[in-house]
Amino acid sequence: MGDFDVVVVGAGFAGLYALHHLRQRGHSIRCFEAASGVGGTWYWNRYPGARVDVESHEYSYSFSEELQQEWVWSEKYAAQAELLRYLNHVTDRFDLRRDIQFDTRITAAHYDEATGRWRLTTSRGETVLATYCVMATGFLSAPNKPPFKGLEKFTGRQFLTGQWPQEKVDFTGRRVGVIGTGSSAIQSIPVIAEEAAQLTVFQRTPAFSIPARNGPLDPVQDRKIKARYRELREMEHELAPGGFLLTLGEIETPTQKSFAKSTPEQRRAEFERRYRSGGLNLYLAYTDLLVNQEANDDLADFVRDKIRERVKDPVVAEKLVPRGWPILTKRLCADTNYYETYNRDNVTLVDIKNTPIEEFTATGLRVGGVDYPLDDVVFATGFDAMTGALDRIDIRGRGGKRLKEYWEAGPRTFLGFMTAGFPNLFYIDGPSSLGAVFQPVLLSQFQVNWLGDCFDWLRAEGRGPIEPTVEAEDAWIRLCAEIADATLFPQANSWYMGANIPGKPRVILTYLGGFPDYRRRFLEAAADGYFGFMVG
Ligand code: NA7
Repeated sequence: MGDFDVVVVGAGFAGLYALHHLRQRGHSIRCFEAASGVGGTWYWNRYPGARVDVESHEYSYSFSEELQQEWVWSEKYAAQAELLRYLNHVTDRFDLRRDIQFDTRITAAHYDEATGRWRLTTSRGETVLATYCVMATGFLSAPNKPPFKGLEKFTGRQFLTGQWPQEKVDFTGRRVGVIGTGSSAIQSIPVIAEEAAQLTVFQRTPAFSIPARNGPLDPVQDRKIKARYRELREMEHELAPGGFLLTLGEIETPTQKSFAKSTPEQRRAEFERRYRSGGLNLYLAYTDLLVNQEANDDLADFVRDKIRERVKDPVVAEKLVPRGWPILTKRLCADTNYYETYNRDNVTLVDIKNTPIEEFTATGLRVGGVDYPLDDVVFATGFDAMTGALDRIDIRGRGGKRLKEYWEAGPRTFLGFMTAGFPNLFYIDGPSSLGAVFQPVLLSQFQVNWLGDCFDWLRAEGRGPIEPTVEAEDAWIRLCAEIADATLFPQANSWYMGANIPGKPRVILTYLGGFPDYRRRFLEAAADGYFGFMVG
């Protein structure tokens, strides 16, 4: 039986750094990974066109100056294969592989009050003991495949974007259907359309998407950014609401300007400039886009017009224009030729908002009495976000308390990091943290560094275990809800709100108070004798 100070679950961006950092601090540690390789999200999401939507200079580790200086990204937004190469490089460079057990899923984690240890069970039937359990299980890692009627009859091939096969899938000459029009669909549709004989897209809710303006990374540009890398990272932490700030290739101080205090001409110019920059840059245009309905409407109208400009057939264009929910309250998408793809002869858009998919048949699917013959179906139907991966593990704390039951009305955490009654169990990029709205690589580094300090303190003081108080947890949940209620987020049926999964409680699943505030709360808690926590 394995026996460790720390078990890390998951070998994606967060888990790899947790393994590296906590091992360096002298803990015996083992990382368990369900996949056959490292990468997490970037291991599983191999669908055509998969790439990051935050510029790679920013969406990468900052814990090692040498690493960030030596790694050269080939494109502004790295594709999945390059991200996987990067993560394998990091794994080897820091000699992490020897402490990772692959092809092993943690199926259960039970806390033993008598010994104060966690007893974990693996999919191979092993039992492992650990003092600390670090869940780096990802917030978009439990794919959602809706139970469509008759799916078992369908004889064609089925693919799930979040669990894409390892080998290249060839769509040449085939009639392909894509269900969903979120970020994964928007990235894969243009690529699949180039190969398939016929592509039919089944859309329930159109998303807002902006051209990514991806391209090869200019070496001059690369050198320019790297010369100021430390400064860039500091600004990402201190000033950038989403943890990213590059604009038109420049390190630009995030704006403090509000929409309310600008003129219509200034707004138009600012939106145009950021649209030219591409991708998620529009989030940075004004500070009040997510709290001021008028500001939000204005930006939404601007993007709607851009969508209309990109689609030739006005009827199709109107189907693609999002309505009825505020822009940015579902994650903005960054695309390469997404809307232009609907100008192709081999691509058809089917609106399933009011006429949902009736059922699958042996040879395709039926909508509103019309049969769509298909050879392949791609489910780009998203994830049971934030809580899904943890829910799929049988986690039991003090007195056999089950995490899934305790979270029935929504996740209960303090700082999105720990739960009362589950001592020494930590979530990295977890529910009610900023994982979904702040750059998760940076967030995970911050949380893991904090954890390293916390473990050192516990060791030095001969104390432990640590867990939050119920009062601190209650206050955190209230705060998350209060902040969300002051924004436009609750208006959208998004995965931020748990609204994409039928039956899931509709509560905000992320902290919207911003990273500087989040970090301050963490640091103050530690400085104040772990205020909000109970330490044995
Ligand atoms: P998303 O953004 O959750 O998109 C899922 C899509 O699938 C979305 O268009 C959904 O429509 C659609 N969907 C889900 N269930 C159904 C059913 N039952 N019928 C029809 N259509 C359905 O997931 P992604 O993987 O694209 O992106 C996730 C994140 O990864 C993204 O935000 C980025 O941060 C990266 P709906 O909107 O629910 O009507």
